[in-house]
Amino acid sequence: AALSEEPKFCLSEVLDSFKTCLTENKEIIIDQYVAGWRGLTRFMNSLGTIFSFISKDAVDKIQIMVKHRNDVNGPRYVTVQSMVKYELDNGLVDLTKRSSFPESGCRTLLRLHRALRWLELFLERLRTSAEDSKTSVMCSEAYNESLAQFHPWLIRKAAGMAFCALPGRSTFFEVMNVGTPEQVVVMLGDALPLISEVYQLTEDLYLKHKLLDIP
Ligand code: 1PW
Repeated sequence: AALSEEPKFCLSEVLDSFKTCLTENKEIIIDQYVAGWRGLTRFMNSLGTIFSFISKDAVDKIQIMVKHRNDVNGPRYVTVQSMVKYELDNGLVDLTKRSSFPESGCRTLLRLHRALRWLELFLERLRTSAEDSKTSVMCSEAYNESLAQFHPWLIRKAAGMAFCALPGRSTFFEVMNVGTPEQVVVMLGDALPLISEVYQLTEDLYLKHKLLDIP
């Protein structure tokens, strides 16, 4: 029964979370960022069981971030900026090898951040794709250009197999539930600059604090 009560999935709402996660002074609100990811994993799950494997790790990462937010120190985790400051000031991040803090917010968000680059590249390909383009090819090209470099062989293999199971471009656009293909393209054109900005702000912040290689 609960299943039918789930609101119908709509990708533009998901991308709105990423749009609204930016504050006026360019801070990134973790609740919104995580909400964006939650929606994306729901979308991936709706693509079939093979994709549940891919979304599983993102779901785990989301849960870790939610746990931080619900913790007594939750207020320190309102924005990515405040989280980085809090965790670094208090020595809560394993910077060179995994030991005491395998679930630090900085480490966990870095994994989602790397995956966000994949999403950005993939959506940009979708946006500019021709009617006869293959989603599986666009998806694996985006993956190889971004997230793949952080994954061992076995995961790259499994991801590649999942991509092959992606539906064709027109079905994929339908599952997004945004409207006509033309409307999807407009929606993507709207959302992508903001996703890209969120990505770049995080990247710059992590670079500044030398956090891009957290093991
Ligand atoms: C069709 C929509 C496309 C958006 C996809 C973004 C999903 C990214 C999830 C990829 C996960 C692959 C399997 C998990 C790998 C983990 O080892 C890895 N996690 C991520 C998010 O890259 C690294 O996390 P870990 O093992 O260092 O805790």
